[in-house]
Amino acid sequence: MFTRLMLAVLAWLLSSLAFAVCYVDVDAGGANGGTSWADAYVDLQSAMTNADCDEVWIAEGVYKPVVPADAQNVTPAERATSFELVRPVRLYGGFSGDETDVDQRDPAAHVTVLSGDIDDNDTVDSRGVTAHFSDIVGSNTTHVLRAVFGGVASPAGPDTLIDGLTVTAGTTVNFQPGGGFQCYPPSVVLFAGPVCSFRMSRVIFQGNRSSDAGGGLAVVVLTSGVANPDLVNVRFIGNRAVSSGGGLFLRASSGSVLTGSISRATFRGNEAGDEGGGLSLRASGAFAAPEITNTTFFGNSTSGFGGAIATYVSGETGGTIPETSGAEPYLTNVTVSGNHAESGGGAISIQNFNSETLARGGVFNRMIIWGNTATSGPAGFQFRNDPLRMTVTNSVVQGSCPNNCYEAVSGDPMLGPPQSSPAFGTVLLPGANGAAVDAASCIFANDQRGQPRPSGVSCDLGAVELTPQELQEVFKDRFQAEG
Ligand SMILES: [Ca+2]
Ligand SMILES: [Ca+2]
Repeated sequence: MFTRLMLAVLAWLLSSLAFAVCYVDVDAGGANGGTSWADAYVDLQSAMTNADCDEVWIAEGVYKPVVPADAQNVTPAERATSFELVRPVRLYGGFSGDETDVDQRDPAAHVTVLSGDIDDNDTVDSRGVTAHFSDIVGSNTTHVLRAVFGGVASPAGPDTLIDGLTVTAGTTVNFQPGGGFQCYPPSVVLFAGPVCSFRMSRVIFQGNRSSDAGGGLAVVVLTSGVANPDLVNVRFIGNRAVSSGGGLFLRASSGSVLTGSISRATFRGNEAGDEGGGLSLRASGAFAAPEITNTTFFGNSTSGFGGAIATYVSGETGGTIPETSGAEPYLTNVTVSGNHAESGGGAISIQNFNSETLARGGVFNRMIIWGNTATSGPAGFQFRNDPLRMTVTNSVVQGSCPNNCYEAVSGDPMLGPPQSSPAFGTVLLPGANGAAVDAASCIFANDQRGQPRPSGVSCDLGAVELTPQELQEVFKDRFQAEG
């Protein structure tokens, strides 16, 4: 009797866990109802709008938010059309179109592209991706993907997952942030709770542009908003912002709190006009403290400050900054190399606008900051209007290490050339004889490539851990050269 009751409870639990999967395949020729691969929706928005679709499986191919009536004469309304997140949903790309389990898909082999090239004239690669912002031509959509607020629950809260998609060719106009994806709740939010706390993994933002900030992705919270996004293995490649954050823009203001986690990410070849070629983090009378781990910044640039990263903290209207406020990133095991800034901070620029002594400026731990350049000002760390409460520990920093450096590692990390993989993005291996190898105790169990840490006697600085095989090959090469 007891066993039968238990089974009944278990069955009920399982049924309550069941969720509706809807299918989207641009090549489908069936009933267009989303109920199976054969009868899949051909249009992604239909599934995103349908409240019965908890999970949306999207087959490989290129999806655009609108087909203009006349591609030669795109209207403002058509340009303003995005894929709209109107409710919590889980979006999965990377299917060939016959899978029965999400774990069977392969986003690198079956690329699912969300593209803003609605007038169909960008220079694209064989997958339909606008590989670089300079390949954008004509009148593309302003945001490829956009969270639309106004309901009872956030469309971009923790129940929203975006996984295995490539987002490309968005081009904002009218000073809107977020060319690829914009999460920007209105200042008067109609509901409580975390408004931009979505989860995202294996998403590539490539070849997007913003006339404001955040060429790839913008998360902006105002007026007591809460943002806690979780980004795993997300890549920002070849995006541009006219102002700040070529790849990613994170901003909190007016008593809001932005935390969140970015791990195993790549920022490569992004550009910003004002500051933060890869990433811009801003806090105005608020607290912005994302955690960034096992991540590589390579080849990003800016005409202003902070080739890879720029942070900026200010009081609300030039007033004081509370002790709990700041633009305070927590970076651990991050490699910053090959970035350039015209006005200083080839790697990282930190600005304390009001020179408030209590403002927090960040924690940088087990970093490699090497081989960055600046036309004027420092090539590595730049401080504008210091002092800030910040620390740099267990890191190898080319040029002068700023104040509050502890256990600095000296010497050249001897970074190798960039290596890219569909699995993990771009990395730069530390040289086996360089300063970064085995230079610190371990914090994480894995590196950006997913390789276990440590190999050898201890953990390597930066985003990647040399494997035992890589250490051995270097040793073998050296032995042969010497022999
Ligand atoms: Ca176009
Ligand atoms: Ca090691």
